[in-house]
Amino acid sequence: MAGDRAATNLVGRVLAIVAVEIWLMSRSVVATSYVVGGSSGWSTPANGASFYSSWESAYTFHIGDVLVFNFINGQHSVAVVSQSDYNNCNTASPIEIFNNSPEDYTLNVTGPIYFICTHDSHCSQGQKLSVTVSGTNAPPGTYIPPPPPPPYGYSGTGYLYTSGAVVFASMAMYFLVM
Ligand SMILES: [Cu+2]
Repeated sequence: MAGDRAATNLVGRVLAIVAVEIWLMSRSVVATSYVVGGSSGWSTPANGASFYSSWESAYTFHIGDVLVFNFINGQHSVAVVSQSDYNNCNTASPIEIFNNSPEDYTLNVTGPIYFICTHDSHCSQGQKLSVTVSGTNAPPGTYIPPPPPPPYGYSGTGYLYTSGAVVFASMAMYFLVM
């Protein structure tokens, strides 16, 4: 029936749009929050700067991810500094400084970023963190498989096949247009 075919196509198109939107959301909305230093938070580490460098090395950071600095107000700060100020623990010229815990710092620039505490000699005692931010949640060229279509009640295989074909044809066209 022509009417059934039209209705099937309409449903297929709607499903295709939903599938593409879910796929886009899965790519772009996935931002992760990282609590800097874990349960130790942002403080003067007992074992020096290796504490934060080893914490950092366990993760891969991407644009949009958030670093959560938990610290005691008045005892520590979160300062974004240049690489040389990071290396030399120069607290005199921070690019940005945050004094209220928790500081939720969104990573919005690719490349390395450097944080130190400006209080006393905390930086030279190891309260310093550098992370490298990647551009996207996947390396360029990575194939991200589309999520499986959501289940729905109708169990007719012909209907499923048609809708699936429309979904994948639409996704293929989408990729071609991109
Ligand atoms: Cu400090």
